[in-house]
Amino acid sequence: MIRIARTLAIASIAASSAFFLPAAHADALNPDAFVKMCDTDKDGMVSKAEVMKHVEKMFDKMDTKKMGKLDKKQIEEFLKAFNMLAAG
Ligand SMILES: [Ca+2]
Repeated sequence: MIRIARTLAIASIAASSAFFLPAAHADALNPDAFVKMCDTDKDGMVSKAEVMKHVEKMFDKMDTKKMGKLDKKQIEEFLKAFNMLAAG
């Protein structure tokens, strides 16, 4: 149950791409790097499951206290990591 709630929380964060990709940084996006990072089955495309798996991995890395939640400081690091990923 906790896992489902966590996945939903991640999904809602991921769906709000404005958090990750401010318009000012739109030019810096690197779809090739993103695909390379997330495309685990190497079909050249990124499935929802592949993105979620990657986001979950990033979340777990930031969740240093292993609480299944991120505090404001951890979220800041999470968003930075996601921006770096998207920018390649
Ligand atoms: Ca794929």
